[in-house]
Amino acid sequence: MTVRKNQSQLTADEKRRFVDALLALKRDGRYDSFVSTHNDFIMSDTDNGERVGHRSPSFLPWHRRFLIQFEQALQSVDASVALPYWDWTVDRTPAASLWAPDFLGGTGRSRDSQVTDGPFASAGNGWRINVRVDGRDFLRRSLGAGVRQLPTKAEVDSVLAMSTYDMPPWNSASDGFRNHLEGWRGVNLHNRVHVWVGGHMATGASPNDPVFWLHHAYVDKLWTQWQSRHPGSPYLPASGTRDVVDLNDTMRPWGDVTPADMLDHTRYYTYDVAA
Ligand SMILES: [Cu+2]
Repeated sequence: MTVRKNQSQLTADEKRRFVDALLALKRDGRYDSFVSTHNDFIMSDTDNGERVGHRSPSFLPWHRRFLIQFEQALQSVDASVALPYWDWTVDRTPAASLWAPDFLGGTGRSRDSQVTDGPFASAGNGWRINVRVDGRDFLRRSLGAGVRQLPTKAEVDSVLAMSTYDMPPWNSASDGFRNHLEGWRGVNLHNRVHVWVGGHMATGASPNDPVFWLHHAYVDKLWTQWQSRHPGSPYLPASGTRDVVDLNDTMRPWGDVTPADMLDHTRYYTYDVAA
């Protein structure tokens, strides 16, 4: 049974196993294929064209499927590993243990944002950036530089209170829970965290930074909390749209999974704290 824990509660052994599994996927090339997939969808998802991974209702089920597939890859290396989540309303400074050298390493140096400590520093080239946004092959971060503050608990609660999942025009202009969580409108939760971390996290190649998985695990957990707060609120749209993934439409790139298939996460994993 896969139980996703708050990263601040991981033991030293759990951190080491998670990091070792990431490094193993990096070595065998599987890690970079996830980075490529994400980048391809960022490039092709548009407000007025076909949109699957972002700017659309399927943002949440698409990333849920993406994380499940990645978690299963980690578990093929070490069956004890689960994705941790990062509650950025609590661990909200660069001093948090998340950024220590025994876990993800810290912010980048001022000259070029290069991460220089921890397992994902360029030293030794164990974490060479292959899916690049420019010529640089080292991981970059600038914690707190692009935007000063991470979202607060009160801001999260204001978004969890929204009772409609999504609404026309089903893109980055929509009102409703999904778009406020994704961050194109209102207090801006998910997008703001990408910008706060900065460096690769602020680009389409964001999964180059392993914190991507911890951030999206928390976004996924917020979806589960919203579902339990609003049991009568369905995934929308139900049917009949163009360029948008309806409840029973299959999602690229998989072709065998629909938003309806992703509504109950407990078939795949649970969270250590339900709400
Ligand atoms: Cu994201």
